[in-house]
Amino acid sequence: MLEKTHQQIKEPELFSVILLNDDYTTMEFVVQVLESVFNKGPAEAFRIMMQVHTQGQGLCGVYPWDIAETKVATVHHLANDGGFPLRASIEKA
Ligand code: TYC
Repeated sequence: MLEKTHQQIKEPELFSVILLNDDYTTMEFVVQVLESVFNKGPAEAFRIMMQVHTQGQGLCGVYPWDIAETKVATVHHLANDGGFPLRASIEKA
């Protein structure tokens, strides 16, 4: 049996989850979402929320496809339940 000289290591493709601004979702709700879905501390959650608010969008995190998709779906479910139009999207990282 021939020995493999190089291990085949395949890095997973990564995807950015982007939060989008709107005029109706409260700042407090966005901070809560960033803390609960994206595991941010209060200061980082506030910073990202303000970046989205002032620049239109902001990076929440970088994940393999399945995790990115689940996080976006969770944001949309929480937003629907709260009666807010908050949206998130996925971009190739
Ligand atoms: N622009 C919203 C407001 O003024 C706050 C907000 C921030 C909404 C970030 C969405 O992803 C967002 N209430």
